[in-house]
Amino acid sequence: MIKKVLVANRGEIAVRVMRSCRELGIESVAVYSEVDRKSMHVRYADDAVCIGPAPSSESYLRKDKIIEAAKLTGADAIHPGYGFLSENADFARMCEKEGIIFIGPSPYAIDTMGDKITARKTMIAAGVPVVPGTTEPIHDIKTAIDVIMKIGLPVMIKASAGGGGKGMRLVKNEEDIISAISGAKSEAKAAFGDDAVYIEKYISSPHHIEFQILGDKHGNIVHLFERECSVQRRHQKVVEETPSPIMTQEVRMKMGADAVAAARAVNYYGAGTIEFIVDDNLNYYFLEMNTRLQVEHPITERVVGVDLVKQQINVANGLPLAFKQEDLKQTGHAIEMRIYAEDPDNNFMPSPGVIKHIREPLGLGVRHDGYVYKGYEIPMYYDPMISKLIVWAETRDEAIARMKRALFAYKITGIKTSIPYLHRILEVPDFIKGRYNTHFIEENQQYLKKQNTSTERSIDMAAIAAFVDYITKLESLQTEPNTKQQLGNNWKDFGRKRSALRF
Ligand code: MV4
Repeated sequence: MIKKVLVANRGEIAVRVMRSCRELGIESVAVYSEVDRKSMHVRYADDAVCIGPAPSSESYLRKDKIIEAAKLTGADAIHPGYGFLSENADFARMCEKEGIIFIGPSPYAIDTMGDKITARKTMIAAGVPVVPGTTEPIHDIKTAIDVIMKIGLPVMIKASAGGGGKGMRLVKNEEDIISAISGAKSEAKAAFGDDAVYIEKYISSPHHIEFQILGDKHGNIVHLFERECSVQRRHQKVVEETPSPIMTQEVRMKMGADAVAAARAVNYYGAGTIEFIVDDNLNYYFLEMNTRLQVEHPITERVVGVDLVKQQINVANGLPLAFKQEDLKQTGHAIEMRIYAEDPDNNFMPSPGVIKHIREPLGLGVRHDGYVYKGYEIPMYYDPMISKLIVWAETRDEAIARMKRALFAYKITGIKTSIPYLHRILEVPDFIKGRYNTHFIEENQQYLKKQNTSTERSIDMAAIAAFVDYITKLESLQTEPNTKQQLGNNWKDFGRKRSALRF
């Protein structure tokens, strides 16, 4: 049985994994780069090893150093989190060769699903619906044009080694076919060292709906229902919710069965996600499988009542799943919003820096998965996501109200964050109605650009008032050192009175 887990990751997900380890009585080991010495995941862990300089290529992606750290600390398993080495079959193989348990799927499943052309073929053989298109790499333009004329324009050219939107081209006109294919091929070659591309019919206004699945090493596979992830900006998810507002019970059961069939086709064990694109008539098509724990896993945990990290560890230990499909159900509604250290009003420019003050939201139905603290400096080397706010309530409307309340209570100073932008999303009529697809962000720019509402103005005014108060205090402390106690937080009264007047 696993006694000590090395977490080959950083930030919020490293802390998230260690929390479940602690509940299971398992020790945790952090690995960290030189700029992450003071990161929360290092403080939380029972043991920690520095694995190199800041760039991930010299630290979090160094398979050899991570395995060396596991041996040094006596860790018997490695959890890769998401990103970094989480979908690297070679790393999974190296771990097993060194006698370390890789907490994740088999290298075979990672490889098969990592190559999108092989994944499509495997899904067709398993009877899972895929987007109409090719099942072999495109070798010559003539065959490509024949195929495209058969399926009809518009089409998408996708890199077989890609995924998540990398190396993708949309072709609307016949005259653009040749340049799109050669462009996609050279982009794929440069990005992945593999220029294989395939063609799919373009689905014009799709929803992105994914199914969480969980399998054990005894051939049991269940799904834990769907997550609606259509609110995306440049292939980055911004909001996720479950249940999906567009789903029917009938389609949910069919998609769930297909998700399980997809996983079964690669003898999947561990946690994984089947991504589908879904049109307005609820026709759905397999897009790709993510062979890792995902960022948005907490909404599933909350609505289904399962700790996914704990299940990953149990499966890695060889235990059978403790529940069957019929034991699982969805209760209530959960929404996750990702908080980024970015300035939404300056083209989402990353905003690294020192956290001067942080107050995290609390209260009924609120979960906050983060890692930054007062005085912590966010490094510029990694993903700017600093935390995830997850709320749960009986109904979708109540969950939205609860998310607004949680965002209201979330205060961070020292850096810019996406919090104001997230507030705006919750005011968009189509979001409130649950009527949105993957074009939501581009179609609702009028609501999402910098607002001049009384709420946003009073937040600015409160910050100015606090600053004036701070300077005033500093000055009086210099002239009259004993007046500190009398000063109080008089700026707050100022802020309250002014907002009552709705300035
Ligand atoms: C598509 C598509 C339309 N038709 N494939 C983008 C990310 C990658 N996982 C696949 N993506 C898409 N593939 C066909 N045949 C539209 C998208 C797409 C998209 C998908 C999910 C969520 C957001 C998206 C935003 C733009 C395009």
